[in-house]
Amino acid sequence: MLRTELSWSHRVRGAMVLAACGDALGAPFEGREPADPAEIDDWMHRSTQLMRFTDDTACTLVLADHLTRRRGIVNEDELADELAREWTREPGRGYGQGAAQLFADIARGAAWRQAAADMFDGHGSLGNGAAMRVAPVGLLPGLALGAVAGRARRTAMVSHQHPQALDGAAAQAVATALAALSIQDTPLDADRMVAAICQHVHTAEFRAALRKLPALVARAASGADVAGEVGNGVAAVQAVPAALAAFLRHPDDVPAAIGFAIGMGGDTDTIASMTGALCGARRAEKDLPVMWGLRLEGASRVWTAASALARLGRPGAGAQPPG
Ligand code: F2R
Ligand code: MG
Ligand code: MG
Repeated sequence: MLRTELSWSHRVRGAMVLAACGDALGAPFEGREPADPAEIDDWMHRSTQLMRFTDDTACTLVLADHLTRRRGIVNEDELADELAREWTREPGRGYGQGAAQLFADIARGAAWRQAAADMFDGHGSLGNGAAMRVAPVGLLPGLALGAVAGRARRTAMVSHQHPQALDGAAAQAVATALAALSIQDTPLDADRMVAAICQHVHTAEFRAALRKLPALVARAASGADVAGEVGNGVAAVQAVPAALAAFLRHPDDVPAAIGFAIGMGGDTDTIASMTGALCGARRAEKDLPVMWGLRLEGASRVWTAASALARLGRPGAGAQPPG
């Protein structure tokens, strides 16, 4: 039986908007040593400045629009063109170097499959760029978790063909789907959630990183502990487990989870964005702090894309809530 006591559309909008807020809140701290907690707290809770989003949100909006127009079906050729067009429109959103080069090549007519395979001396990108944009896949209605993971991998392939990056997209999409099916204020079982996600990753490295999380959550590890154990860098195998740790540490307190993510340092916009997607999927739009909604650049664009995605429908019988 599905246990979605909150309206599904509120969860979809919560996930999309809080992903954008996490990106924009984390962006000023990206690539820095962990910032002074007071500085993070001021920026999150007392500032009235505009919160500018980055490539994370730009790419998430592209994928949300793609899935909405195609009723949840992925067309890799079109998705690659749409991502490349978005990069051409606004190349200054802080894209990764490899991603920027790839999208420039695709915009000039290169075939995405070969261009993405050739990246980084033929290894493909292991960056978190496919995971950071994948939340809309986890918010599609009526998919079993295996289908969520498979669809996430298809969206990732157009830019991130390294096995760890594909795992990152699959893991983050499945985590988003599980968060959206969870019952808020009821304890989340970190062991069960991580075990469910592990069923959909293929590499030993990714599985090993995920398996560190239940113990970290059980001992209420600090951000520094989590960053020390799983990393906080741009690699998907670091950033996705770090985001999941932030969510599992504070599954029912959105500002605390996003503050935890930013406090880890490193790839803060991306880790906080993925944390925001998970928190929003569980807590829904009602937990969005009012000031974040007012400060977020392009807020109406994000709400519009999220609302359209939500109109695809409610989850069907294939989906299973986490324990
Ligand atoms: N790029 C950034 N931040 C840099 C600073 C931005 C600055 N604030 C500004 O405004 O200019 N952030 C964004 O990039 C990350 C997502 O990256 P994505 O899309 O995965 O890109 P890419 O280039 O494929 O990978 C990122 C880096 O990872 C390393 N790398 C990837 N694959 C590798 C491989 N097979 N071997 C070795 N290294 C590999 C490279 O250093 C890539 O440049 C997000 O943080 C997003 O916010
Ligand atoms: Mg970014
Ligand atoms: Mg980043």
